[in-house]
Formats: sequence, C-alpha cells, structure tokens
Amino acid sequence: MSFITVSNEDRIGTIAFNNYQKRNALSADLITEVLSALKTMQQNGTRAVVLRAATFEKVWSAGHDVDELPQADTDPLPYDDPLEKLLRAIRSFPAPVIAMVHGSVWGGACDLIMNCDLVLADETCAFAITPAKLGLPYNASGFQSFLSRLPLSIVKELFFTANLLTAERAERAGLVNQIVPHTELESQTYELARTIASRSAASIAVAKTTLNMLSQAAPLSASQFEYIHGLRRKVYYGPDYHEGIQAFLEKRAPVFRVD
Ligand code: KGJ
Repeated sequence: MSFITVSNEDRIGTIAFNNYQKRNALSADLITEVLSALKTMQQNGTRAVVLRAATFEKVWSAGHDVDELPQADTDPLPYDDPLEKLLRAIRSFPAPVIAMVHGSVWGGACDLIMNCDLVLADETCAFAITPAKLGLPYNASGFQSFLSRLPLSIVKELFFTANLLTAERAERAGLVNQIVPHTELESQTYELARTIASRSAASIAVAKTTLNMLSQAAPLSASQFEYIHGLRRKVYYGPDYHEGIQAFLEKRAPVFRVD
C-alpha cells in the first residue's frame, strides 16, 4: 500500500501525503516511502521539493503516529525514530524543501515544518505542538528546530499550551514565509519552486547547509546534555506519559497527576 504520491516535473519534485483516513499521521511506513522518494530525487538532481498533502482537507498531518509510540518506560523520540530520520533527511537534502500547507498541522508534523526550508500556506493553516497533551518529554534537537525558526516566547506558548497557532499569528511569527489565498496556494508554491530551480544549485546547496548549521549552533556541554536527558527519562518513565498515551488510545482526555 502506498501512503504518498510522488511526481517530478522540470526537476521539481512533489511528495504528497495520501493517507487521510489516518489524517496523514507520520507512520513508519509512510516515512519509509518519503525517505525513498527523497533519495531518488537527490539522485535525479531535483532542484526543489514540494512537500504537501495530496488533497485539500482540514488536516495537513496529525503528526507522529501515536499508535507507534512506546506506551511507557522507553524514550519516545530516540535518535533512530523514523520521524527523527525524516527530519534529518529534509535538513540534509541538498535542495530546498518547500512545505505547502492547507489545514492543521500537529505534533511531529509541526516539527517537520520547522525543518522544511520554506513554508507557503493558505488561511486554513494552523500549527500545534502537543507533547504536553501526551505527557511526553520532547527531545533537545526538536526544541532546537523550533528555536531556530521562532521567538522563545512563541515556542514556550506552543509547548506549554498545545494550542493551535492561527495562520495570521504563524505568518507574523515567521513560522510561515507567506500566507496566500487558497486559490493561489498551488500556483504560488510552484512559482517559488521554479524560481529556486532557475538559480545556482551549487550556491543554494551551500547556503542551505551553512544556514542550517549556523542557526542550529548552540553550545551545550556534555554534562548539560546528560542533565537534560536525565530530566526526559524521568518523564517517560513517569505516570504522565503512560496516562497521556493511554488516554489517546482510549479516545479520552488525559488526567495528569497534580502533586
Ligand atoms: N496517530 C495515530 N492515529 C491518528 C492520529 C495520530 N497522530 N491522528 C488521528 N489518528 C486517527 C484517529 O485515531 C482516527 O482513527 C482517524 O485517524 C481519524 O481521526 O478511529 P480511527 O478512524 O481508527 P479523527 O480524530 O476521527 O479525525 P478528526 O475528527 O478529523 O480530527 C483530526 C485531529 C487531527 C484534530 C485529531 O485526529 C487529533 O487530534 N489527532 C491527534 C493530533 C495530535 O495530537 N498529534 C500529535 C501527536 N504527537 C506527536 O506527533 C509528538 C511527536 N508529540 O511529541 O506529541
């Protein structure tokens, strides 16, 4: 079964999520297909990639497939998690990856957006990062992706509330490059991709790598990293994570401990 559709025209690649039944959740199988498409596009010298949903629905992607998260006592976002592999593949892809967004973007899909190079969206877009609803300790590289794109106050609001950031605020905060009318979303996205494809691929590849490295440069000592990791471990071994995942699977609101 295929969870994405892939096309290529004039060296512009398109990868479209196509599993709306599950709200385009980023399952391991879907991610495997995206990674394979990216590899082929890189081999073919693709000059820009458009990452989108196959159909215009109210959800762009529901984020990490929660059914595939460990239920307790295991790091939910380890280095080799499929989602983490996808984020690294987008970052290291030599040409720009443009997210074209219609509808809401949740959790890990929001992190995916942070790792895309450019974001064009219409007025229906909204973004929520939801680990506080799952009792999940987010990982340091994930926080760093948000911090490289957004002001600290917005990052904190997103992580503390798990509420949706509206299109207007997302544009003002710089999460989205531009909000365009829905009727123009496709034409403007591909126009942008064509402009990029007409410029020097060598220059753009160096710019992407260098800008990503500079924007993610954050010195953290080994002991500080271990301290953060210890804090995370307490949470994924703790009652909130267990309760958050159970509540999602049972389709009810979580009841977190208050003491
Ligand atoms: N993982 C697995 N299954 C999902 C997910 C998901 N993230 N989202 C939706 N589904 C499944 C539902 O369980 C339903 O399955 C189906 O997709 C349609 O969802 O009952 P089934 O048909 O078997 P639903 O809820 O009926 O659709 P809508 O009413 O249209 O609501 C769409 C929503 C996106 C608002 C809603 O599905 C939702 O709130 N989903 C969870 C969104 C979320 O919190 N995602 C973040 C997951 N966490 C992370 O990614 C991370 C990394 N994190 O740290 O938190």
